Amino acid sequence: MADKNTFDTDRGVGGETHQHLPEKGRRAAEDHLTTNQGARISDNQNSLKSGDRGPTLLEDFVLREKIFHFDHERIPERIVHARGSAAHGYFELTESMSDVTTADLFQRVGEKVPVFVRFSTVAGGAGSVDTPRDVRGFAVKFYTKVGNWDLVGNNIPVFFIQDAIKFPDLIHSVKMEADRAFPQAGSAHDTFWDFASLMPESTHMLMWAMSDRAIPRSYRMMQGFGIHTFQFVNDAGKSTFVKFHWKPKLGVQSTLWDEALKLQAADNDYHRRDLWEAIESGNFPEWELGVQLFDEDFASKLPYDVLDATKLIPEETLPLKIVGRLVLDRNPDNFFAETEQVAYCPANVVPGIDFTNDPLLQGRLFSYLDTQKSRLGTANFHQLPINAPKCPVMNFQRDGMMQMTVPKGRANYEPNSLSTAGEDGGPRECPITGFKSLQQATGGQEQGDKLRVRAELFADHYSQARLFWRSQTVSEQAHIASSFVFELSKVGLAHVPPRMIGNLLNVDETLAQRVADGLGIELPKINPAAREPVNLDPSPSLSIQENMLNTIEGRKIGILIADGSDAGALKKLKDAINNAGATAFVVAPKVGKVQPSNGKTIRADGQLAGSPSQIFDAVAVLVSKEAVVRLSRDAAAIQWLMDAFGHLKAIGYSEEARPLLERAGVEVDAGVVPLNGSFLTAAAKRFFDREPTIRQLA
Ligand code: HDE
Repeated sequence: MADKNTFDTDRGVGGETHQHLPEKGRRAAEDHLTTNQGARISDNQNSLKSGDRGPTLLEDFVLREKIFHFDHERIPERIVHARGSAAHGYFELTESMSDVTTADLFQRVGEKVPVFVRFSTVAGGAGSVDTPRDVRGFAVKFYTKVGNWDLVGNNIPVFFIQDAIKFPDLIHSVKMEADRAFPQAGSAHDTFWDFASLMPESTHMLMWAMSDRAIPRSYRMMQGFGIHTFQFVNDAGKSTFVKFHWKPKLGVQSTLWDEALKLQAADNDYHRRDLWEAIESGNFPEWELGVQLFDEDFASKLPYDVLDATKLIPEETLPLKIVGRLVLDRNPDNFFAETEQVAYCPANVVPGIDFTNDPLLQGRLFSYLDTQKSRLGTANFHQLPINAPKCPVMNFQRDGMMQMTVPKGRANYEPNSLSTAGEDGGPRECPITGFKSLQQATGGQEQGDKLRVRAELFADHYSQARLFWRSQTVSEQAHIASSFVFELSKVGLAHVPPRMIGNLLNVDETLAQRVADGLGIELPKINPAAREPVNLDPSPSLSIQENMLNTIEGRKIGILIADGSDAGALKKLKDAINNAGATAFVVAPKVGKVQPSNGKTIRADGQLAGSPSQIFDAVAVLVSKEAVVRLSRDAAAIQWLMDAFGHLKAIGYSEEARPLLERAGVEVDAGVVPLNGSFLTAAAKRFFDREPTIRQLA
């Protein structure tokens, strides 16, 4: 039965220890607070002292153990992708791929495989903000019946470098500078652009990084890419090249740069919160898995090398085949145990999936396992619940720090003949179902001499950068040119921007000219290209704006109200928003108390100054004449509208609100509509046509 020092949580800080609690005041065994050794704790409020004002005693093992554990709660953060958010879910196969791969998860239509997906920024530390200009990680762990497969990708289909040997240089250059430890989470600084301008192979990726792809609206509204070419292997041992794509059900949506900057002040956790809230509210984020399948023959005819991670194959050249869907339906129970301790590794594949000789991929196959040991401290990190496969794991590996299983028997080596002696000899290899690496050379590579070289087509650094540029809308091109200007304007080394622009001249002369003009410097001479770029056909699928979905599903709409707002109109608007699958968020000057026209007091979702319009996809102003007078003298209200307008959002307004709009400089255009009109149709869009009237872009 419970011991005499039963703990009573209702006692509060500084209470006395109850020596003789009545039976009913005692707790069930599992409710007891204990030390890590299982000893019940009588007092979690006071350390053990010699007298009530005396020194704390060293023998207080409860205090020491608690502080000791706390002191070691942090583990080294990831060297890249340190800031991330994750969720559980499933992958469901919608089209069998048994003709091209034996991978178990791609066999049976309708079958679901559990997954854990982690999204991340790359450059910033674990505590940095969610919305810098940066690439986003998109890492998926599939817990298949035959082992874990990790598809560790990004939201951009190409990468900065071609060879793994350059990765430490790239990352050192982009992270905070070595001596001053700033800037945090941003590429707009000397060392990054010094390096990038010396690496022509990074130009294609830079075009993406300077585009709106690098400032996503939400993790739910990003594409994902495996980037490298992988191989599928079928029953007959035949290989098919494959590139993996994730397509968000809600479409791709980005923010504007000014909006992203302001979001850093409005909500550091903008993406983390968005993912969490969507899942909590049952709006489960969803993606389709698309594959591009091709063979050696197809690859050999392309004007670029499929082993080069700075190149993509446009969907117009090779359409995607949609084969499954990914749904995230459960938030983690514990951030540290799951999101922080999850260990992805591109080398985690299952039979039916194989690598190629992409030299970037090959380096990654080493790096991830290696980094996990340093981050998680032991070679047994695969035993952590979030990393453990959901199928049997049997081998003769033993011991190591933090061994969490208790292997039985004498057999810890193989071959052994212990079974013959009546003992359990343990598992054996299986040449039929076990993983076999493809034997034949792939991607045209042949066994050769040991060389530190790159294949010939890798030297084409600009054709696809030009392809990307030419596939963008006028507005997207202006964003790219302006991003180059913004980033390079932060570079203090005077020789770096001209060198970068000298590279851009190989992409497009007008782009280079616009960047030079934006910086107010002379157009430099072109840097000779290692290989003359060629004109590839534009690929409209690479544009965000060309492919935007006309929907408010999954979006958040802010409604500004104040005392006297029309209660009926508010209800109607909220219902319409919710019915369309979006979220209505009511903002008011005082969060706890608003009195709409019906006199009933309601609570708003957010206070005006703490809920700037950056956090919404579209806004509505539903305020009375009297409230407009007060709000016209409130900078938060004026800024709210000014920013919504500046960020090209739809603004719905009640007739009474017009003077407030005028005060904020909001001019009526296709996106500024009366609330009783077509506000929800407008709310599905961003009004890029408005931009040239309000912002000087490069
Ligand atoms: Fe990574 N990368 N990477 N990377 N990467 C890591 O592994 C590395 C690359 C990517 O949510 C690290 O566990 C090298 C490309 C994601 O936990 C590390 C190279 C792509 C994540 C590492 C690359 C990625 C990482 C740091 C060049 C897109 C976060 C912590 C050869 C296809 C996974 C860790 C998560 C994380 C190394 C290039 C995606 C150090 C050496 C290309 C999404 O091992």
